Amino acid sequence: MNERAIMKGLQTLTIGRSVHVFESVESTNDTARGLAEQGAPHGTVVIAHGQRRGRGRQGRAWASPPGGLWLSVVLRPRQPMAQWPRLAFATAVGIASAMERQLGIRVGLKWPNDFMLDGRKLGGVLLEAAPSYVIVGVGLNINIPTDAFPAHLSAVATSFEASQGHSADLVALTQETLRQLESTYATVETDAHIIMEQWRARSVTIGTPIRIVGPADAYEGIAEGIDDDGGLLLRTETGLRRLVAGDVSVRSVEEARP
Ligand code: BT5
Repeated sequence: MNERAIMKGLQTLTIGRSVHVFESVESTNDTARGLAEQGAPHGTVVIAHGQRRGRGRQGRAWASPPGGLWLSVVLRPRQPMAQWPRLAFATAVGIASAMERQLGIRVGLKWPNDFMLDGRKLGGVLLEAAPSYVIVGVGLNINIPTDAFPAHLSAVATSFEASQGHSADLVALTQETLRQLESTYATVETDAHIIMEQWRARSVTIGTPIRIVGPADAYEGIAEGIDDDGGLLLRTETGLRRLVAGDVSVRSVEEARP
């Protein structure tokens, strides 16, 4: 995987017109942020074969062995900042479509930011905002044998290779990903409802009993829906609650019980 291979025949207008591929970085989100601070344009892409300090939300560690797709995109959104969280949902829909087209698998989306396959986590999205840009990070476990994951993830994580028994063409997947992201970012700007409908159609969260753990409180209930602003509507014993992605973690009720 190198810049030339990714840009060959890519035919996008903005996303991936500038691509930087590294053997190993601390975190592609940090490298992308460094480039954004130096004025890198909207659509600049950073990819690494491995990350030494990949991260999830709230600084959680993200295991990034070779064979995964570890990618970040610099976005300079035209929408007001209040609408930037929608970009995480547009990213999830774009990535899910790319995997459907290129890998022939239908991934489930778990609110707020997970890609699921066979009931396990295949990947995630990490959106980090600065005043004048957004860095969207995507991690996908593609050509990773199960024994390459740290032991504590063996029961919760999966990869394309582990699930399907063969490896995938990472360059072709990356190209399709960049094309789909260009399309979903354009759509979310003009009609966020369409993107949220596409997100809901792939949801594995809606209709299931879940426990949401936030910094101060925890709520249990049935996920009734996701609204067009990305909020989760949770039916609890005391009524309907709306939760935003922020710093919550979501578990199935069975998982949460001792
Ligand atoms: C996420 O966070 O799911 C967002 C992950 C984003 C990673 C990408 S890779 C490119 C870019 N550069 C970065 O540094 N990050 C982004 P969160 O919802 O907080 O989930 C983190 C949790 O997932 C961890 O606490 C583990 O339980 C689990 N986990 C860690 N590594 C995993 C992996 N490779 N596959 C599946 N689960 C993993």
